[in-house]
Amino acid sequence: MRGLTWPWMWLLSVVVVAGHGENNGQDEAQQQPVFPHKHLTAPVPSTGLLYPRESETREVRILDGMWRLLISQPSDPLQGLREKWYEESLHKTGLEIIPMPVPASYNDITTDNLRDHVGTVWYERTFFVSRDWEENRRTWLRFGSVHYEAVVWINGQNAMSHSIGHLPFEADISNLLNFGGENRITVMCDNRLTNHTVPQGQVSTVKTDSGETPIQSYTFDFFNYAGIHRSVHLYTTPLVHISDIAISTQLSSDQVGRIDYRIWLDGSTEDSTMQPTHVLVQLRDNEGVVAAQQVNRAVYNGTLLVPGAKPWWPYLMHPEPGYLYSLEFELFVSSVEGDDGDELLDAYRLPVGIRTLSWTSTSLLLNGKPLYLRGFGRHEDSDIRGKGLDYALLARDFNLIKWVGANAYRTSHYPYSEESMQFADEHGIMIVDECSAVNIDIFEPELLSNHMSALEQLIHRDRNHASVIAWSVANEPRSFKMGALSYFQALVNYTRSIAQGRPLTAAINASPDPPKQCHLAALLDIVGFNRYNAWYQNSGRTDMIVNLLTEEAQRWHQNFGKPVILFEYGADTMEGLHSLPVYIWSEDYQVALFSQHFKAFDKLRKQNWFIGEFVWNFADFKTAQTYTRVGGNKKGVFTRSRQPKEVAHILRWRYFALANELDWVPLPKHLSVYISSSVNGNGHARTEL
Ligand code: BDP
Repeated sequence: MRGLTWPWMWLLSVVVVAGHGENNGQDEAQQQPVFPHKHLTAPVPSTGLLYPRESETREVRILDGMWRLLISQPSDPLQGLREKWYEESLHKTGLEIIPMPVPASYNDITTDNLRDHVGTVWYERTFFVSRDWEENRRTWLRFGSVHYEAVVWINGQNAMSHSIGHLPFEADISNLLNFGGENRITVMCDNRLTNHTVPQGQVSTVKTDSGETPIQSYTFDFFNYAGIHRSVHLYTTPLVHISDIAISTQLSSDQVGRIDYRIWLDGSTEDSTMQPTHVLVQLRDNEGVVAAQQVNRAVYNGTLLVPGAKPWWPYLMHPEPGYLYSLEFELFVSSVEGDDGDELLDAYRLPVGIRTLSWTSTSLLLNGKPLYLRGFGRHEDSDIRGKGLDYALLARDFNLIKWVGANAYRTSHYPYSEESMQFADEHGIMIVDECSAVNIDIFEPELLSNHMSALEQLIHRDRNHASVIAWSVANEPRSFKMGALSYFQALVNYTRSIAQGRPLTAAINASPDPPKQCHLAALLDIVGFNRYNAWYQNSGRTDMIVNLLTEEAQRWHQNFGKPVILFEYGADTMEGLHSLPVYIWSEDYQVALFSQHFKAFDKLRKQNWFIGEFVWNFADFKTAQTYTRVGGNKKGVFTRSRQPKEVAHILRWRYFALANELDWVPLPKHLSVYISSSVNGNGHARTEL
């Protein structure tokens, strides 16, 4: 439990009650039953979790690298807990230990069937902490993501546990460390998915030729990679420190930026002479010049006004997209006895983009301008490292996103790395931020409680990112089922109360009409749907796309009166496979299918409530083994090694044509290759109508 000295206790209560930034509504939500089952209340809000950043008062070390891994028997996943493997080094178990890189999924690293392992694995590594870290500071251990469930020990003592993958968690481990000596981290990671996990899955037992073994099944269409997927940070803070920050921004029509901020402090000090005096809040532009500042002596929330603010704009909507300020918080204390003036206790800098986000029943607007989103559904997925964070891949993916002229993507079907969210802020790529509820089916209270927690943690983690323009509460839930109505009423009601100024959406594949009408759409701010015309429906019929798609989009809008977006369309495509006339799985078919979708989108765009087109998928990705998948899902516009399929060039042409039409962006020079002077020059090439 985090301790607080009395002045901070008082100040924090003032902050909570008197905050005039966006009210995230957690207090109210906690008091209300949100599900017909009376015992179910909103999740306890997560605390802390600021991304670890160095400053003059904080040190950060990254514990990535080669760790050691022990694989538990699938038939006895809890053996290690019973036998207390965490008490000593794992090699004392006498079991095989293999090297395992962090961050990475463990599945594709070895040559045996660790890929399909079900149950627990144990990670371990050692590290030194210098004696300097013992005095006047706290040391935190933070995991960016361990999928799905993790229990962590330091030097044999339990430090923390967490479930739901793709989300960060941390603990103050100061009391568990040997300062000036060696320390051991042990992590038990469990990849099993059940009816109560987010996402859901089932573990059952099958009889193999060599006996019984558990197998994991799930209906979602991506491989359930597991392990320590993101960086492990060790970082220090002062004893009393800034533990959390929430901001919201607005831009007025006369370019005055407004930043409402709120900060939380945590910690205690035995030194009664240390009195907090004030927080200096300074906003610096990207050249370091102070654009606004405030000295906050009383309560730890406030408002900065920034005349002539440089707004945050998406890529290709402005010559300087992704403009970020640095919002600096400096916490000062003074010595009651001394008169040396105030002393800096803690400093934290948060990158901030200033923009207004709003929406109506027909549009989503950024800085007052209606958005047309053109982008992708994606996956965090690549060869060998699975879902492990990889900076080379991140940079390559963003280069491709920009090359193709996209301005947005959906984090299908789980929260992506914090590093990628920061990159999106910097590059002006808009994010529809999705939680890990994919294909949920059995709507009952324990799942609802975990689902709410998944959203709470996601929103807490990502609320300060300028790039986040919507929260997606689920992908393809079985939302036509009876139980879905009360489930989603509760879920959406809660999520709206913590939504931090963003609209709610979902990627729906139920129908807009009875008898299998979606129970979720009416509750959302933006209706998103997934539809595979000429692929799962009417395979091979590219002549059955335009009418079906436009009519369906129309029904979504007519029935629910919300802006509508197509979140998924596409076709599996084997790179290098060609066929004329076009035939499914060929590159030519993918091109033909996209082209017909473009026609439908252009018809829909004339009606002002259609706000975006997202391809499924950015790149090919791994799935569970099935006879419908050749090496995985091949609906990528890019291959898994991030090279373009033929359709990427066509999509690029479309996305830049849209940027040109909507925002006067000049077409890139080499959008098309030279053919002849009559085609490329001023000739009079005749084209078929
Ligand atoms: C959609 C799902 C997505 C799948 C896709 C497909 O939302 O996760 O990968 O279908 O089948 O229904 O390619």
